Amino acid sequence: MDRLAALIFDVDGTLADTERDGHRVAFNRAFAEAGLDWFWSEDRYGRLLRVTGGKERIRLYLSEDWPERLAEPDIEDRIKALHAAKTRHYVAMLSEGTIPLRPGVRRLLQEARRAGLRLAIATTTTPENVTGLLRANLGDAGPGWFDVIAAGDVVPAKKPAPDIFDYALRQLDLPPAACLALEDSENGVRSARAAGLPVVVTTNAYTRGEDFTGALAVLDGFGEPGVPARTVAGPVPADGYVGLSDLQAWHRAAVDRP
Ligand code: XBP
Ligand code: MG
Repeated sequence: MDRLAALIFDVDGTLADTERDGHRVAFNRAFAEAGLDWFWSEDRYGRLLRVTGGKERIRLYLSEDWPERLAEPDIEDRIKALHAAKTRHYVAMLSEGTIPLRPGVRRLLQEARRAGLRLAIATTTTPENVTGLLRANLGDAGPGWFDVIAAGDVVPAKKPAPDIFDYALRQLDLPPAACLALEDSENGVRSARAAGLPVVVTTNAYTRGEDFTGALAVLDGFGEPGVPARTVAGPVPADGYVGLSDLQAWHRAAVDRP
């Protein structure tokens, strides 16, 4: 039996609700700055979230609304430039402290550190977005809490492909059964499961209702003392909110299963 040795966290939607009021706003600022009359509403952005990765999302939008632009010879350079501007806006928003961690995240990270578990990140987003979020919320030492920050274009195929979790596991030098992934989306669950990882889901407004087949547990958040987490599927946390002891018990049950 593999003991739980590491937690591997997704970022967007799991560590923080970054999409609607963070990434979406930063994309719209980059579009306006470039003189484009593109605007992603909350609903439209929710539909565009079916692909992971910001450059991939711009390409999806073009394929839907401006397919002829995808044939322009400089389109890849323009997408890259737009995306770099979007990252600049997003990082500026983070440094203004506008995006907090979701309830229970800091507590779980601290519990895991105290218990000697290793922490890692496996995300589709750009590396500086991750370090910016961690610094803004945990202080300058925040990124150092994680042994591995696997992010963005370090692998060619983004979630739902398993590549980013495979990469994080290689860096951790641990087998998947010794780790637990924490995710918020169907693409994330598919990616973690394809890498052989057990996975717990914490949903949010954009991902609620997605198909989380294969997850050990699906909750509407981690919760906090006095702020219960609601179980959507799977086990209920012992004290009403998700603690490290719940994650350890759920992981044990999953890896012990024949
Ligand atoms: C996150 C994403 C990212 C962010 C934007 O998915 O899909 O694309 O929305 O990040 P996950 P970039 O939570 O599954 O990792 O613009 O930096 O790509
Ligand atoms: Mg996510």
